[in-house]
Formats: sequence, structure tokens, C-alpha cells
Amino acid sequence: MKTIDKIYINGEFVTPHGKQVLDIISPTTNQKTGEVTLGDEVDTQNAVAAAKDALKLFSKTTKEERIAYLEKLRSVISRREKDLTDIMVEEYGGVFQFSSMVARFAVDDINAMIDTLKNFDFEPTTGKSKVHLQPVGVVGIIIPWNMSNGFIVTKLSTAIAAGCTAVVKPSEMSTQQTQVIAECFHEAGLPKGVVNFVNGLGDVVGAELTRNPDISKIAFTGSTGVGKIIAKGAVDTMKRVTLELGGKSPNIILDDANLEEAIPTAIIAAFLNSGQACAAATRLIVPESKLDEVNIIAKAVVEKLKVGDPKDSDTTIGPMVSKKQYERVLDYIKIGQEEGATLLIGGTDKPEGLEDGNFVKATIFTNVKNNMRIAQEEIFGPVLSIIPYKDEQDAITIANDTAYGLCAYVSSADKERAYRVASQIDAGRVCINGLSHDSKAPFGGFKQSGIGREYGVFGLEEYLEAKAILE
Ligand code: TXE
Repeated sequence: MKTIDKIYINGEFVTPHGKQVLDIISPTTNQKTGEVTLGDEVDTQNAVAAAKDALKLFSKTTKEERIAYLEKLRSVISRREKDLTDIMVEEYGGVFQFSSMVARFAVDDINAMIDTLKNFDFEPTTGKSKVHLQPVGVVGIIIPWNMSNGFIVTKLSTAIAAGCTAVVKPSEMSTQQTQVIAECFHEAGLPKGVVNFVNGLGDVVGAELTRNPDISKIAFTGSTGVGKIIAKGAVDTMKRVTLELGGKSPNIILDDANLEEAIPTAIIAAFLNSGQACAAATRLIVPESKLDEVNIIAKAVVEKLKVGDPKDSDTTIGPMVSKKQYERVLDYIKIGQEEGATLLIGGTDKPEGLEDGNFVKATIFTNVKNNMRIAQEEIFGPVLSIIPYKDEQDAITIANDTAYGLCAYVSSADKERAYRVASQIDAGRVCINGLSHDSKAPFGGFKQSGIGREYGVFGLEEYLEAKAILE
């Protein structure tokens, strides 16, 4: 049995003031594997006070000093890559391949931030004036469960680069991962109070961070619904907000694409992190004339995908994080059937031999209309909608006909054509011919996928205030 009974405030692992205890349940077996004691408003206020105090000195550090902290952090995280991977697999059933990639990307992201910082000018001249870019202050970082450590590292390394201090509230479903990541930040030897971690509920710890007047900015990743609550709450004290929210990413297969390559890649992009990813390419938009061919290839690919134990390196789809999430995904599969979409493969039955955990069959609906709920709402599970289009313009119209705009994908044999189509899609990141990651390229959403950008220069500027000094 695991016991998480400490939170990290002012450089120490301390017993929380909060008394509420939550069971930790394995998504693979639905058995209780441990308990976590949650922090409360008092713990949050203590953490904010520590971060506010630490800000006095940390905001004055030189960029060379902050680069040195990030380099130390990089070496600790690199050394603990395996622990970070294993805990993701165990805690929320993240499949091994994906979890190890997230741990590796954490190191890449720190590297990219070090490089960004080296080249960043904190006192640029604009017109006749000198501009001072100074840390925004104490940042409240609120994180979901699905790529918890990756999100924490990206946001905290940016905060540190900017000279900010922070209080992190992870999801109550990722407290074990947070324990490991907090140990990494502790070992990196940052001054006391620069980073603090408080486990707790959204409407307790998250809400306190959102209203606390000593917090200057909230950096949030999570659902669009909670993002709206945070944005409304933050406005009372005029906090800056960056919100990285949900998505319903289109994947346009142009008529010149090699389907034997594009469709298997599209399936991987749809079922990324068992479909529990904001960037998942959940709407596959294909030429009407090639729908039958696409269906045959997609079905054959999914028949070979392994749904099962997330520890196995050949598993593509692991369990849903919780019973609640499992039921939500099944509800959407039923909705798809009621809406009249054709179930190509998968469905609501439990995969054979996996009756105990929160496992869902890899599911594809075809002949989906873009106005169906399964094409408009973020399901957050292994459910893909194949939507036929008439011509290129129709494909772009369908891609943009969504409240979201986080990511998009375009496949074509002709790169220039793919770029031309990409430039017409309303999304913060468009990948051509498959998934890719760039730790310096801006990441964030158009429309209801969010506000602001992360990574590189764009991300760093979100943690800074600009002050013009005129003579
Ligand atoms: O996210 P939530 P969850 C979507 C996805 C998924 C759904 C639920 O559709 O099914 O969100 O996942 C905290 N004030 N995405 O539960 O509920 C909460 O405790 C302040 C998309 O993880 O948005 C947690 O720490 N904070 C997304 C964090 O907000 C509050 C990633 C996220 O919780 C709060 C994950 C409040 N009132 C889920 N209420 C993506 N873009 O990847 C909750 N929280």
C-alpha cells in the first residue's frame, strides 16, 4: 500500500493541515493500492506565503543563475526518467511507450528552455524606450492527471526561467507522480519556497489559488469547463491566465496521400495516451471517394492493436484513468450508435480477459457527420470518428467547424499543398504527415482550446510583465 501523506512547502515535505484522505485506485485492476492525504485552503495559503517570500530574492537572480538551476534540474530528471515512467504507468495506466516518451520530453523541454533563456533579452529597446521584462510574480499552476509530470516540468521550468516562484496543484489522481517530481525539484537545490506542491481538490486548493490575491498568474491545463471557472475567478484580482484546454483535433487526409502510411499514423495519433490526450487526432477527415479503402485499412490496423496491460511495451491502449472516465467513454460510444454513425470496430463490450480494469475497446465510427456529438465533444478515450469530405475546401470547412482549435494534422504527398491547407486551419499547432513535437514551437489553442502559448520564447513571455522606461 502506498501512502502519500506529505506535501512540499518551503523546501520541506510536511504533513498537511488538511485531513481528508482519498483512496488511490489502480485503473488496471480497480483495486485500492494506497491512500493520499489532501491539503486544504490553509496549506495553500502557507504555500503561497512561502512562494511570495522566495520571490523577493528569486526575482532578482541573474539569468545565468537560473540557467544553472535548470541545468541541475535537467540532470536530476534525466537520472529519474525510469521512475517517472514507471509511476505514470502504475498510477493512471499510461502505456509504457507513451509514458517513457513523456519522461524523455521533460528533459527535452528543460533543454529547450535553457536554450531559450540563453538567447533571451530581458531589456530590449523598442522605439526610443528601454523595456524591462520582469517576472510576473507568484504563479499558481493547476494540472490534470493525463500527462501530469510533463505539464509540471514545462510550466515550472518556464516559471523558473522567468524568475517567478510557484505553487503547483496537481490532479488528485496524480499525487504519486507528483511525489516523484517534487523530489526531483527538491534535489535540484532550488532556494526554499521557489516551488511548492499542494495535493488537493480542485474546488479547495485550485479555488484558493484562483482567488488568492498574492498569486499573479494561473497557468492551467485541463478541461474547457474548468478553464472557464478559473478565468472567471481570476478576473477578480486581474490575474494573468494561460489556459491549455481541450481539443477535437482534425486530421485531414488529402487525396494524394499514401493511405497505407497515413492511416496507420492517423490511428496512432487518435489513440495517443489511450485517447486521453488533448492533442489526440480524433476526427479523421478523408476523401469521400476513398472512404471504403480507408475503412478497410483502419479496421485492419485496429484489429492488430493491443489493448491491455500498460506495462507491456507492445500495448497501445491501456485502461481509462478512472471508473468515471471509463463510463463517460462508453456513454459516448452509445451516443455515436444512437446518432446513426456506423460502428466500424470496437464498441461497449469489455475487451476479453480485461474485465477488472477500466479497459475500453479501440473504437472507430465511420460515415460520421461533423455535427454529431461524437465529432464535436472531447471524449478523452480511444474513439475515432471518420468523416468523409467532397473536396479540399469542404475538408477545411469541416476541420474548422468546431468550438476547439488546439491541434490539427494534414497528410499529403505534396508538402507545399499540405502547408497551404495547414495555413487555413484555425489551430495553434498543425503537424504535417504525422505526429511531431518541438519544445520551442508555441503550443496553445485557438477558440475554446485556450488562451496563451507554452514553450520557447512565446511561453516565456507569458510569465513576464513588460515595463517601458521612457526618458
Ligand atoms: O480535468 P479537469 P480532469 C478534459 C477531458 C477530460 C476532462 C476531465 O475532456 O475528460 O477534462 O479531466 C482542477 N478551480 N481534459 O478531471 O476537471 C482539478 O482538480 C480550480 C483536457 O483532469 O479540468 C485538476 O487539478 N481548479 C486536458 C485540474 O483542475 C479546479 C487534460 C484539471 O481538472 C477546479 C485533462 C476549480 N473549480 C483533461 N475544478 C488537456 N487539454 O489535455 C477542478 N480543478
